[in-house]
Amino acid sequence: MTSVQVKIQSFDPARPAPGSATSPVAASCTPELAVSPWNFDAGAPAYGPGSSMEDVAPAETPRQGVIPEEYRLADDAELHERICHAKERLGNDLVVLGHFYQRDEVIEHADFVGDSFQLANAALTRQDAKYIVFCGVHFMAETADILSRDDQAVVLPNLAAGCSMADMADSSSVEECWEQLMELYADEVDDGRAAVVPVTYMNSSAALKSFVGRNGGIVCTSSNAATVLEWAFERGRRVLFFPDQHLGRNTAKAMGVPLEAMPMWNPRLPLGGNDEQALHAAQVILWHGFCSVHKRFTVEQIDDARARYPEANVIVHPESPMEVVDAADSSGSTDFIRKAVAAATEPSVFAIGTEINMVNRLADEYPQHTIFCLDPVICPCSTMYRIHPGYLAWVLEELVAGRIVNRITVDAATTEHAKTALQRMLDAKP
Ligand code: CIZ
Repeated sequence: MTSVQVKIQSFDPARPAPGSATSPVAASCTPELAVSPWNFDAGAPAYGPGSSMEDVAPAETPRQGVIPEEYRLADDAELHERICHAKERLGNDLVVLGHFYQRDEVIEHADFVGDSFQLANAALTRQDAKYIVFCGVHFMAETADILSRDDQAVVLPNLAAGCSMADMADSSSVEECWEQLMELYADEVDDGRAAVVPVTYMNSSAALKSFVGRNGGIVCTSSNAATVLEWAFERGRRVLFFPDQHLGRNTAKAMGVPLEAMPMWNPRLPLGGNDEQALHAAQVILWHGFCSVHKRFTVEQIDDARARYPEANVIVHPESPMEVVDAADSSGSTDFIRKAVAAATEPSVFAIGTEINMVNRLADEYPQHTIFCLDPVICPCSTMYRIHPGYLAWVLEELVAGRIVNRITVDAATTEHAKTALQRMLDAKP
């Protein structure tokens, strides 16, 4: 994956921030999005306001702590000025990465905008940068640290910006699952292939990327999941896919794997809640994880969109439920969605099933098209949303003062095996 879109929008202080009291998001989504983000960093670990609010953050989720008052009290225009000024002072020592799902007030300052893996690679093009400030979530900053040099510091502006889906597969539950599977499959006839190959989605901790690296497995993104599954089937009789059940199911189904050969592994139950027979017959074992934003999309929303716009091109992200992917015209990664819109030469209607900041940005960039989100009350990704410009201003001004705060570091052993798993993905050919 090479194409990284360089930022294209200009700052418009008049445009309400998604979730601000005057924004359409606040009007149709949870009122808590209008609450100051600082409130959430003072309390227990939580994912904050928005669609994944009911997901329980693990106790070990990093706590951000409250940042100095000057950043909490500053208005949008002041923060914008301060960020621009700090960026100027840091010059080529700094690269700022902005994920597609970030709010506009943050994207405005990004040197590169893209998906998680594009951004980690984009950072590699900036060998002169001492500081990589990743406006995204925790696993993304970890990936950037794995791929960057040791003397480059990766900074996540708000430490509490995790990913609820990534957190649904923690190392100890996956290790436990692995032990049970190894024991179960120990008696199978050796046909030269592994009994099971672990595949982790990019949206997972560095520890899990390392786990798959150590156990003959591989990483995938939403752009290359089918290629990666082919790679895994060449080497194993079955696949253990985590953390996102939907990406695993949608991809394997499109490759012809029957649904009955895809049992789900619930980490809270013995054998994941399955009987031995089902696990022996399995081709893909799906972890019980999901994205709280994409699971909100429904077939009814697609029907409504088509009732309003019969010509609508419905594109959804493959983290959406299977029925939704089946009912859509197409499905694909954030980059696939962006490219589909960019490729339309005639004014068109796009009904999109992905995160709202990205959909709104596409609508702004391509005013010749009618572009809207399938879910009329969708919230932004609540964990991405935690990167408020106040945090960005704070980490950058700390860097100007010679202090690195919120550095994300992956230890050497984890890095080594995670790199192996990432390299296998890069080497996997369709
Ligand atoms: O990998 C990413 O950045 C995510 C979250 C999804 C995608 O499709 O790009």
